[in-house]
Amino acid sequence: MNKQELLSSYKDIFGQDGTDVFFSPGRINVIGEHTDYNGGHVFPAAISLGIYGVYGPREDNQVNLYSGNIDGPIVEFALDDSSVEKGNHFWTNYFKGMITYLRQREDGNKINHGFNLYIKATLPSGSGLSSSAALEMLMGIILKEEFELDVTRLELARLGQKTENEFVGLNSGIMDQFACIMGKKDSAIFLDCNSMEYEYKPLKLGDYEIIIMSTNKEHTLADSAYNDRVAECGRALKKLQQGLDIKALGEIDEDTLDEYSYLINDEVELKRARHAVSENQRTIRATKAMEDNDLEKLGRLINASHVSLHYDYEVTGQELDTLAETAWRQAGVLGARMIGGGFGGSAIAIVKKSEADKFKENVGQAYRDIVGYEASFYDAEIVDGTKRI
Ligand code: GAF
Repeated sequence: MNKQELLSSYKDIFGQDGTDVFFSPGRINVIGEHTDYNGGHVFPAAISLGIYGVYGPREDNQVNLYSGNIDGPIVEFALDDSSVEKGNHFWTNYFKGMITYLRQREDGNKINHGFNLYIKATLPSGSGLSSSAALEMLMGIILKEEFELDVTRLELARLGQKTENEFVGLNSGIMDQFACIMGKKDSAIFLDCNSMEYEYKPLKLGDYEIIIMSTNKEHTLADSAYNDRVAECGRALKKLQQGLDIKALGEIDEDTLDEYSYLINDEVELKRARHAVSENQRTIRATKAMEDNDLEKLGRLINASHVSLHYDYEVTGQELDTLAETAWRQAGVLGARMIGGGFGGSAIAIVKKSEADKFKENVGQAYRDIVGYEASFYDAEIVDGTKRI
C-alpha cells in the first residue's frame, strides 16, 4: 500500500492533510496455540498483511475514525467517552479501549486534544490473523508517539489485551498484541507467557516458505466457544492445584499431568488440559528443532498441534480440517495446522517453494469440492512490529 495514496484518501475524507502514517502488522503463529492464557509458550511472527493508519490532530476533543474498508460513515466520539460500543460500530471499541486506558495512566493528561484517523487494512478481518490486535497496537503506538507518552511496548500489549477482555468481551491471552507490537523482520518470537521472557529466533526455512490459507469463514471469537475453553482450562487448573503447587498449566509436562490426572474428574476438562500441556511442550521442542535445522521434525510437530487442537481442544471444524488434512497430502509439504483461536479463520502450511503453485491449486480445489466455496492463499513476509512508516 502506497503512503501517498493513504495520505490522499485521508484528505478526501477529512478535507485537510494528515500528518503521519503508521503500519500495524497481523501475525501468524508457527506453533503454540491456546497456550498463552495457560502460561505456556507461543512462537508467533508479525506479517506484512496488516492495517495502515493516517493520523491528523484536531483542535477539539473529538476522535473521528474512518475505515477505508467499511467505506464510512465517519464515526465520532469524545476523547473521554469510555462507554463500550455495542451496535454497528463495534470495531471502534479497539480504539476506545486503548484511548481510555492510556488516558488513565500517570501521563495520560498529555493526550489533550482529539484527532482524525483514517485506517485501511490489507489484512482480512476475522481471518484469524489478528486484525483486532493490529488495530489496538496501531492506536497504542499512534498515541505513544504523537503525545510523547512514556509507555513501553510491553505495556501497550497488556493494555491491548485488557481492551480485548473488557471492551470486546474476549478473555484472550497476550500473544496477538505481543506479536504485533514486538515483531522483528524475518524472526519469530519464542515467548514464555508465564514469565514474559522472550527470544527472537530467525525463521530459517531454506527452500521452504510459509503459505497462509484463509478459510474465508469469519470467526467472531467473542461469540464462539473461546471463552468456554479459557474457563474449562481454569477449572482443570484449580483441580490440579489440590495436589500440585502450580499457577498455570504451562508449568507442568505430560508426565506430571498424567500422574495427577485423577484429580480432574471431568473428561472434557482433562482433554483441554492435555492440549494445553502437550502443546506447550511441543512448542518448546519445535523451536529447538528449528534451531537445529531439523525442519522435518518441526513439520511433524506442527501437524501434531493441529491433531491436538482437533481432538483434545475441539476448535478446528470442517473448514480448518479440510485445509490442514489436504495440505498434509501434498508434495513438498513439511507441516500444516490451524492458527489463532480457531472455529474458522486461517491455517498455515510450510511448503517447498518450487511446489507452492501446485499446492495452492490442489488445496484450493479440494476446499471448493468439500466446503463449497473458495479458500484464499497469501504469501506474507515476516516484518517488524507496529511503527511509523
Ligand atoms: C486468539 C487469542 F486472541 C490469543 O490470545 C490466543 O489465545 C489464540 O487465539 C489461540 O492461541 O488469537
